[in-house]
Amino acid sequence: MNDDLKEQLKAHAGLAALYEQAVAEIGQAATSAELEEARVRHLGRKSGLSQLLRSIPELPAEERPVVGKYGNRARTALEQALAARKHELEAGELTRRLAAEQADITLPGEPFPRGHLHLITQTQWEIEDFFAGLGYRIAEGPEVETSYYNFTALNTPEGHPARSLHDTFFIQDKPDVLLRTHTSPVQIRVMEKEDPPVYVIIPGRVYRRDSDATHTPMFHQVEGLAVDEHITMADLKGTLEAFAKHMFGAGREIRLRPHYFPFTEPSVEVDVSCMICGGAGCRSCKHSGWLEILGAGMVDPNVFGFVDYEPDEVTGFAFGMGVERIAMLKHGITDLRMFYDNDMRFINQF
Ligand code: 2U9
Repeated sequence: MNDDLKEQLKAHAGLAALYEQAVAEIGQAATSAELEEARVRHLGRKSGLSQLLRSIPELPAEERPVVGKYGNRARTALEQALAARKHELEAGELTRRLAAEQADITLPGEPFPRGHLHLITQTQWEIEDFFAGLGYRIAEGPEVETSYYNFTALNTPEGHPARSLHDTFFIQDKPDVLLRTHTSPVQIRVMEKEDPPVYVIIPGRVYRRDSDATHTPMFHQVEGLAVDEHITMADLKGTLEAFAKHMFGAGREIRLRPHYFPFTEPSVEVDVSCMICGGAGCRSCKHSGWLEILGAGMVDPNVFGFVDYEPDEVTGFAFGMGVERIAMLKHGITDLRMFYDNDMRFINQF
């Protein structure tokens, strides 16, 4: 502490005593609260020091200059002592608090819930992976399309029933703009830009004005297109058979049934032998032994006309499937709406 001041204060016994007492109590204060009490006691308005300083005019003449001079120095020294002690106490309190709050890094952590891909995405990726392995590349395109790409270039002229208001979401007041009803417009865009050979897979959302247990207004498709010299129906059949075995098991067979699509000729629907009963017949396959998995066909030469491909030089096959349908068959899911309810008890099973 300020030894010079201590010496000087001997000039006034009362002042010296007040100072010594204050210094002692400031030093002994063990908490910020005790220190505040010491401040009020020794430097507050009612403290001995304040009273002594206020009483200077009434003191004997010889005491006045001594008390005036040293009293104020004592006050300043006490204020400094208080600030220093305050700093010390706060540092100590912080150290103790940090020690008390220290994390035990050896304790086991809280388990962090880990998410995963939705079954639709898993299924879409699995389909993509199979075809990527055969050398197909993935292409994507806009969900808002023109009627040219969605219908006309796919050999579906105006007036065709597939264009009906009943099936298609048109953008308000724009008869030529719509939500794509299939991903096929992307194949047209790919062929406009690139010369054959073309081997592409197109995954994506599509939209139809349907809503019940087996139809939702939005669903996912994966379509494929192979255009090259000498592509035949046998290539289509071999490719889809390998796909069916990959998705549903090595023991599966496929069968092709004649069908009609505007953009393929001939067109087929493809069934896989039932994975529940192995083809013997059960409730799932309505006792037929077969389940429909996709549609396909040889690209109609008219479609090549729209993209300036030469139908005498190249042929092609195309196929399309609903991802929800593939996932339902593979996992025995009976209600399509399960995919969109976001019930974690369903989602977390996959
Ligand atoms: C071009 C030429 C031909 C795409 C094809 C299908 C057959 C088909 C449906 C299956 C169930 C859609 O999800 S679904 O409702 N699709 O059956 N799609 S052939 O044919 C094309 C595509 C593009 C240029």
